[in-house]
Amino acid sequence: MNSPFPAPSPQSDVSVVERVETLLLDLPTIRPHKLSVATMQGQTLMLVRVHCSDGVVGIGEGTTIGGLAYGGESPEGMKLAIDTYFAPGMIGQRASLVPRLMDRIGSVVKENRFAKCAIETALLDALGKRTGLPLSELLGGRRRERLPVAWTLASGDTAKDVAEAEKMLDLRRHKIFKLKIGAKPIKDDIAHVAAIKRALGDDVSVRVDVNMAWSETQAAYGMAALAGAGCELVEQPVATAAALGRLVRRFPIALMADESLHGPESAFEIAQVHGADVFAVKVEQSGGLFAAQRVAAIAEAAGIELYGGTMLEGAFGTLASAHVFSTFSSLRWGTELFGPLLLAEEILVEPLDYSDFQLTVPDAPGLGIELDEDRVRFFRRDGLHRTISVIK
Ligand code: MUC
Ligand code: MG
Repeated sequence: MNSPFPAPSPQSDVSVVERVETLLLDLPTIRPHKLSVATMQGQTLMLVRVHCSDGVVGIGEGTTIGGLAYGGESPEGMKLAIDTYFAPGMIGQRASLVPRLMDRIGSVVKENRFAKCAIETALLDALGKRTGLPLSELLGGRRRERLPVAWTLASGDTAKDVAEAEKMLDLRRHKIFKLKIGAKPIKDDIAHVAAIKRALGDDVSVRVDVNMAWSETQAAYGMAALAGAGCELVEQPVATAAALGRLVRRFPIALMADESLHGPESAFEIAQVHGADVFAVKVEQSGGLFAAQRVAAIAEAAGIELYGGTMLEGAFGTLASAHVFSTFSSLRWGTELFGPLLLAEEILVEPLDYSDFQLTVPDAPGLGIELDEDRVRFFRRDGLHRTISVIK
């Protein structure tokens, strides 16, 4: 196949991309995670390693929720897109010129925001390792060392959710709880939220994510009832940005955009009509780390508050997000960077530091973490874990 990329410019420079390697890791979750769009029994991480000519290897992650149930990309699709379309144009290019390399990819890959985010993460991780700087410094510098982290209650059962929240409070891991609703009749959902809020009390923040499951009339009823139950925020109750815009500021509860945000352009469109009170900024949905910073800048300029969202990524995607969120000038609603805690298996040499209701942003070079290669060999799709489950 003829390469669609422009011919590479002559290089005398130090480090170039030598090889791009992708792999899929299948990890179990600690319990089924029930959203209106899918019930997750496990999570698949697409990891990409960018091998550079100076010996540095940067790692990035692309992860989705429930395969293709949440959006247009899947881990398997990202792997295929990177292997087939991204990698050929990256080989031989200067590894440290990250925006330039991303522009080069963008000239031949139109969409694929999640896969682009994984590649940009890997390039920035490599650049950080090469220069000795943590990723947050490559993004302009962190404003905070630790980030508040919400936990999502999504077992599908009220009593189990209350017990889980109480355990998190006792462990001092989380005191902000997001409840996944929208799969059940609306009155059952409201009763579920009200019961949890009553059980947990005033010191705890309770929020909900409907993942677009309600019609506009259901949302109007639901938002009034949720506000009455003491719920502070409702995330993406309806599918369209237009409907979000018609619901905002009508009820005494904050309205957050999530699925309607697809990067800076959509952020600008929503901000122009003040179509949300809060943006759930996600690095993958934004199309990368720099793009997520632009989404935040647009929100700030429009007086829209910020929340650090997740696609339930593992450690690499979570820390890419954490480094970005650490640079925001304000983070009024905290973050939900709990993805690695939903996984039953560790893939790092040293686990992330979750303590005192917060996640620490590492200050070692790059993302600041190290992959455990034995765990990778075991959990990769073609690895030992699969062999064992086939034998069983
Ligand atoms: C979403 O829609 O926000 C975040 C937490 C969780 O449980 O699911 C994600 C996705
Ligand atoms: Mg959401």
